[in-house]
Amino acid sequence: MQEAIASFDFADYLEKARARVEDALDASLGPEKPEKLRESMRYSLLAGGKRLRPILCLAACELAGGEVEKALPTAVALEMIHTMSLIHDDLPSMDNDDLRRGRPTNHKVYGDAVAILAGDALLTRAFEMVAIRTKGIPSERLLKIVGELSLVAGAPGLVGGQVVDLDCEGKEVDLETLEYIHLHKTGALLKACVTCGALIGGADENLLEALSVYAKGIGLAFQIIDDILDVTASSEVLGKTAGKDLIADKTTYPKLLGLEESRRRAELLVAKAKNALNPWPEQSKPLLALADYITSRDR
Ligand code: GRG
Repeated sequence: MQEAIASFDFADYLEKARARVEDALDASLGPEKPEKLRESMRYSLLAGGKRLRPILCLAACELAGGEVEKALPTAVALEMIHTMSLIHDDLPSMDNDDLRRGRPTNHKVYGDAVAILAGDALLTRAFEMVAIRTKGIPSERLLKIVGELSLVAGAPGLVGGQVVDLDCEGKEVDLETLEYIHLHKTGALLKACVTCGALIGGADENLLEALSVYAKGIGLAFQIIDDILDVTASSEVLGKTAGKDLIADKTTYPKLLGLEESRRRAELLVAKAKNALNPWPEQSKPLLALADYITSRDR
């Protein structure tokens, strides 16, 4: 199995998947009016970023035996939800940041009101992508995906995680609460990416269960690495303000466990995540490589 995985050209896979996602993102917006709203939505959605979430969705669809083309609108929807959460997270009343994806944050350019509304428009467009713009997928599957997205974007997911995170600023937080925050703020959306992609591809319960274990592992590992990079990387490389957690007096994995133990924990989680996909050694190569990318990334 190791040999087969080694022969997979991940760099080439990532480049092609990113190009496909970028094209689909570009095509997903416009020509909405008013112009200012359209610009603000495009400004953040097309600002680059790793595109990890849509690529996870496409890879899970492929693993389930589906056609990647049919998963593209859902992949775009997931990136829209992610981008909306970044725009809102950067607002003065939340993380109050002025740098994102290497450029000034949305509200710095368009003002708070338009930034909030651009986020709202991206969130609602995400549902449009699935319910109206997806072709050739049975409506029961699309309904399940709409359900997944509403859970992940709302109180049981991103919003709930964000509220607890904001509440915990400046307070002593234990590992259990930290895990709760990250499973909701970050892990839930990563899980939705693989679940929704797999649903498009027609996955059975077995595969959905395995993907849920995979997603839980990579979700937490992703956030641990995010915490580590906040301490070790520069703003220039990250494209967002480095050292922000310390400034905001946030509890992080490095703060609770130290850098070395945090990295060890992330690696363990990724190993567990990959293990869950053992029954599909060939078809899961992209997801296995994406799991490794999470711990090896530098931004
Ligand atoms: C308004 C419905 C609604 C929800 C918003 C603001 C909020 C609730 C939640 C915050 C969620 C958040 C910003 C979590 C952080 C997740 C994270 C680690 C983001 C960075 O992801 P990367 O590194 O970024 O994949 P790129 O730029 O590469 O896409």
